[in-house]
Amino acid sequence: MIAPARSPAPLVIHREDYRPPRFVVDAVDLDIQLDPELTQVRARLHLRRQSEADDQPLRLCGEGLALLEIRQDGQTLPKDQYRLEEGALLLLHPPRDFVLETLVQIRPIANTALSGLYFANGHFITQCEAEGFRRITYYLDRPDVLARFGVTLHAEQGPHPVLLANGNRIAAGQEAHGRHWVRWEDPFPKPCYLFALVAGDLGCVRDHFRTASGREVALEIYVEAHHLDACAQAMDALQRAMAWDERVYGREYDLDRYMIVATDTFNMGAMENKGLNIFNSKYVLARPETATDTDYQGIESVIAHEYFHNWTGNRVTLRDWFQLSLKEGLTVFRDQEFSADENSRGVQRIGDVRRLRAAQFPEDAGPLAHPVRPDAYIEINNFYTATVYEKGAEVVRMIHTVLGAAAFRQGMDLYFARHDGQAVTIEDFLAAMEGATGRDLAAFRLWYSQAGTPVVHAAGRYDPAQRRYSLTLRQEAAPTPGQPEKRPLPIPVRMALFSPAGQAMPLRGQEEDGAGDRERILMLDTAEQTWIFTEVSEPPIPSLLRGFSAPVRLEMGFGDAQRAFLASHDDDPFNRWEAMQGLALQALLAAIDQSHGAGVLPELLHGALAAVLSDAQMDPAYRAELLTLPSEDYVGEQMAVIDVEGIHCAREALRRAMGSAFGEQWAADYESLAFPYSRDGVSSGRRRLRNLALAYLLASDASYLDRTRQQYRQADNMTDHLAAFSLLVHQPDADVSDILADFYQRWQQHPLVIDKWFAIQASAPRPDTLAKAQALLQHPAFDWRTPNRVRALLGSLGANATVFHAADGSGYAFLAAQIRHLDELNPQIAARLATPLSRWQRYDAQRQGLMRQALEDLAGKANLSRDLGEVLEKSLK
Ligand code: 0A1
Ligand code: ZN
Repeated sequence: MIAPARSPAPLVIHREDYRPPRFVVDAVDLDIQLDPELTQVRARLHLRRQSEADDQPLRLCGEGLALLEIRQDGQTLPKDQYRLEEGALLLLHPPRDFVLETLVQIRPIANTALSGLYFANGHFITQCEAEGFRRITYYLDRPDVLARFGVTLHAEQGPHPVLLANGNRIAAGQEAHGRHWVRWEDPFPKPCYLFALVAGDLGCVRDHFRTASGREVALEIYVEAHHLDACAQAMDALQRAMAWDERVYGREYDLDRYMIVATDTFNMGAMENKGLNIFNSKYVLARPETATDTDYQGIESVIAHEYFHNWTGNRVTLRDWFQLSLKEGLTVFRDQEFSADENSRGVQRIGDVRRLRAAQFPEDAGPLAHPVRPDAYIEINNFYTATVYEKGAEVVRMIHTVLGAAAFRQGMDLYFARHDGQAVTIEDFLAAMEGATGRDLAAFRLWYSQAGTPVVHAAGRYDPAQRRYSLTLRQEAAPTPGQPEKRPLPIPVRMALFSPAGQAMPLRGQEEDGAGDRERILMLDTAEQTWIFTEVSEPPIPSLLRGFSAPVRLEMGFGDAQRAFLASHDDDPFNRWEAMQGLALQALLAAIDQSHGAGVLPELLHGALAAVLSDAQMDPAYRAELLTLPSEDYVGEQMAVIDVEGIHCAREALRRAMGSAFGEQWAADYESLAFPYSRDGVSSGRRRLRNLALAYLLASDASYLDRTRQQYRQADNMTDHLAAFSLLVHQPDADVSDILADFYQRWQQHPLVIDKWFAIQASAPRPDTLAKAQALLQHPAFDWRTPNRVRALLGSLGANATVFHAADGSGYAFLAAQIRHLDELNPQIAARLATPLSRWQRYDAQRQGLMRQALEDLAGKANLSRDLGEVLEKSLK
């Protein structure tokens, strides 16, 4: 008997092992005969040796390809001149300069991993980042090999009238058997991860943009014909993003055509392929009846994000995948700033920080923690993380903060001037920032290499005799995997001091850079530092880390009195919100600690809430932020051992208490904020506040069920309809089967809405949710091959604390069983779904055991993917 095949020990890729490519590709010519069952890809690569001649073979990546032909400079290559290996084609004696021609066959319809070329819902789609191109043809699949691409697509015309690829459309024609072809050429050399093609029956929404230098750019959004009326927000956001990048960074678009394609079948949010972005339809399609205000916002930011990649990612690209944050952190920073400029800066910042704390802080504190620039990986797809994206953006933001906007812009100008057309590193970015400004960012490099979230402890002392205030800041950080010792990081702390009467005081006695004499940026770059402020006439209340000026946890040693003071007086919108959150958090933690619900509102929290509720002048969206309690997850993050049940009970009790304490105000808000639907920011803020009011009313008074049902029935937009739907479905003990059936009936033709139907059921904090989820797996609308649907059901369940962490381990076992199945189809998504299990150390001993058991069971699976294998291995270490 033959021993069962063991998968070889997974290959760890190290950043230090980087070597420049021995060969480059000057030009690629692809000729692709598209067919769902058997697609043939003919590739002609002009290869040129870069290094000294050696007798090493040339290794071209290739996965799942059937090689039909291979020629070198026109001659069939003899068998002894090449070798096929797992994942590669080796040319044993490559000449210095030659044309390699291969013909391979692939099966797009069988591609359920959605990496490379796949066929879904009647369309051919590609996804090449990070390493999908090797599933299309043999190639030097690495981002530092930049080549000029030309591609001819052939397909059956009936089902696939639209054939798209990067760059310019050069020619087209008919051919035999009802087929046709289109030729595309991209004048900009690019790495293969930016290659894309799309073929299908798609309609197109067209518009245009005139660049600052007067060029006309055709803007085209391709969607299925029945969605042509749902592209307005995407088109508008694209035009605004193009204008913004010209205004803020002096960057123009460079091709004559910018295409966006929406697909229902996509692993991520969207992809910045040169001139041909491919989007998850969630980030393109919106109509008031089917999309919420949050959906509209998401579209604006993702459209902008992909557009901004044209300069930060495409024109200047990555030397290797360890540099991922060079494009992602920088581009997230750019899209956040765009959204802040287009909407409310304060509300945007609160949302950005909320996301960072929800996703990145836990990641940075767990077994999957890694630096913004990782040192090693097994599967690069596992590194499209909150750390690389969101923390990476925070690091860029700190650099922006310390340099100032004008100097930052000079640094960016130099970065583009130096590196246009190159594949570079984070080091090159920092060097450009330094070169343009003369500033030394040496210390900042540590933010890229050191993982973990620093904790900053602040202590202030006022000396009335000397009229001095001294502020001591101390930083520390817990070990992370592979990094037992932490060094002090440079932490910019934006701060102000408030007088007891609530005025920002002039700051004297410090040489620090400042944004004005009432606000300073203190640079904490040692383990501990003290700053002395002079001529301080009264004991001040400090406002620290304004605007969340660094991605750290701040421990102020404050009491609720100071929090309440800042909640009413701080003029920094972020810190005012933070003070309110702090008050609510303390109330919750105290209630959990005494294991009773937060049935009473602490007086100071009551006062702060009352003040916000009665401030009719305040922007409704900001007001809604101030009145929203910290999430259960955020509360859990503050505890040594996460008490799932305690947190849920305390938070529900506090919601009830807030509902009844301010019943009249909520009811007044609910009535007065009812306006006919309009899409602008003020209106969406009103909807948000109004729906929050309804949630509080319902929490404290069951008679609001009828009102909620009425809103569900009568809403003229999805935001209000869905808010009511969600409140009803999340009622702990109401029978809502009629509502569930009605919603499904109404929206079954709209996959993005049906995703919400799945997600809201799977996030209900109800005892029957797990059984429900089990049943939903069998629902005809559930589809293992559609990532949005899988995330809606299984991602939501993994994020549903009370259900997922049920004390008997049923949530863990359920999720693990589904991951096991999914790993056979789509390893990227399977690996992501496993991350809630990785956080086992944060729970009590019994849950720890059950979570580890689920991880170990999964680890024993045969044919474990590299993606899931890496997550499991790190989680169990
Ligand atoms: N670069 C894209 C995100 C993306 C990453 C990986 C993908 O497949 C593994 C797909 C898309 C962005 O930042 O928008
Ligand atoms: Zn990106």
